[in-house]
Amino acid sequence: MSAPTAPDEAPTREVDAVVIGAGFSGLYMNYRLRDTMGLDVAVIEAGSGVGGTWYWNRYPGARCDSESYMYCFAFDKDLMQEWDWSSKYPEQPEILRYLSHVADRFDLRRNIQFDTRVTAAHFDEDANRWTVKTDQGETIRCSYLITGIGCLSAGQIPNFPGRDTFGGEAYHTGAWPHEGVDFTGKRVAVIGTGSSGVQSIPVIAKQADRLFVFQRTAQYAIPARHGTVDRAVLDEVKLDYDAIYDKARWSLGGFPYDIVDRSVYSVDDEEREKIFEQAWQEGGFRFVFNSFSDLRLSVEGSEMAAEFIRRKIRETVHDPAVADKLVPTDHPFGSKRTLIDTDYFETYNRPNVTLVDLKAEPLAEITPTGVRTEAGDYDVDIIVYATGFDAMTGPFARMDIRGAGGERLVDKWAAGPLTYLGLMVAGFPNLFMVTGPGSPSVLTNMPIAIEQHVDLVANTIAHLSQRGLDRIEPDPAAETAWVEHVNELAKPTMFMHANSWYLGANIPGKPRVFMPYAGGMSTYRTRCNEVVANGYEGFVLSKVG
Ligand code: NA7
Repeated sequence: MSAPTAPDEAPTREVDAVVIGAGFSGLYMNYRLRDTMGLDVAVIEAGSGVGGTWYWNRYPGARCDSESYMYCFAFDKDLMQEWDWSSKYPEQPEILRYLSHVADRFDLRRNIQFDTRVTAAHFDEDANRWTVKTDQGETIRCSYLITGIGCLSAGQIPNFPGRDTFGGEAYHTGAWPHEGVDFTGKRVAVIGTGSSGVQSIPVIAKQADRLFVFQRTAQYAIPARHGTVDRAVLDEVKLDYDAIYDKARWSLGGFPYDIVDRSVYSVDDEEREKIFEQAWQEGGFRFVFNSFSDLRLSVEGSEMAAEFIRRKIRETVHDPAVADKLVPTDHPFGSKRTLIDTDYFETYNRPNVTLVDLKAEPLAEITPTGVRTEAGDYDVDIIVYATGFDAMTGPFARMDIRGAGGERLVDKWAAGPLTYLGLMVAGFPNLFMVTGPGSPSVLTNMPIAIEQHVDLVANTIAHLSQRGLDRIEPDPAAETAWVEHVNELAKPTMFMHANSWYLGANIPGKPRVFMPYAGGMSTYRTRCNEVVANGYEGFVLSKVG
């Protein structure tokens, strides 16, 4: 429906809800609000298709670190039964095909507006509505505004001197060209060795003529033990999907693994080595969950795992001088995002791959012909920036979001994100953030966290409507207590001992605040359920209109 406008104004659409983003969050939010509640929903998506993270991150080797059978929606049993995964750790094209299938199956595209970015969202107190502006010049007004904008969607390329003078091709892993990049016969620089670097480096190395990897921080990486999905295993999983998902929902990290309750101190050195070895052979996050329970919380436990991985790196990399550079010594295991790799360390045995240690020779500038460090020039044809994201708060900062009284979200969050449950912000009524800062989000298997949040948002809106209410926002005291709680939970963890994007440390000038909720999915879910059972404790619900 369009409201009357002055002749020189673009027409204003009036809807019940605007959902920003059409990745996992936006797709399911659309389904819940539109199809199960009958609301008029406008979904605004910057990309030309659905998929979010998996639409943008098309770099070579891009794949999920969660096993495929648990990296999907669980809201529809038929959907779970009919989709067959082919890869153990699903690759980007397969995840994108899956999300595209979901969009088709539930006819979700018909109210998604693609190639459109939300530029601003202002809360109109008198009308109790959000006014949303897009880069297509539209204005959409809504009662509820829901962000499904991803935690890692604002890519960042460091402001290296001379960056714009480079005469070759340059790409960020999170905004990869859809037609792909041909590295054949090319000299390539990859800057960054986080998940994106660790996944793409082995694949690029196989194609490129020369590959120079610019590493600032050496990384702990665990082999994925990737493979194709065994049909018999998939059939077994499908028979047991309800139990598997229930276990994942009520777990620490959103994975249906049995978590061992065993301290590193409960066994002798020989037995400990055997257990680490077995978990290493299983690969992936099982190395963390299936070995010892105190790797995350004990410096000594983390150091034992670190030493094990350092030995593996030295065994794998033939040149001891290169191995020395690859062995992480400046941060504990588990303090940064645990990396899962396929042939990452092996790649440094290739004659066409050179590791450049930026700690020993800092990056000085980008030149028209390549990368200059303090030790010399590396001339290349292509630069791949695997330099990460302005995580969690970055996607919000790209929009001009203003709450009651015109307060800007970026100002409110100047010293770090303030939220209640990582879901809502005091002073920003009827704005819901799916997997916002202060929720488990990136510390979990994301679809599990997303479904929990989307259900919570949908049920909350239904609750308001059933009671004739139309406004909800957190009580500022509840928000303050939640932020303190999130900080307290992070304090004893290894996460506080490294410069990571969890802490905003990868962005110059960003406040050093641990952003996700470290208490685990199960504890968080219990807390949310209690909040609801206690009549939306910590929220203020009212009727304005
Ligand atoms: P990450 O994990 O933030 O990794 C970025 C990498 O880029 C990391 O190695 C950084 O080194 C490096 N980096 C960043 N800035 C610079 C500068 N200025 N100079 C040199 N090197 C730099 O991003 P990813 O895309 O790999 O992964 C993001 C998440 O996506 C991942 O955790 C998964 O959840 C999926 P640093 O370690 O900061 O020294």
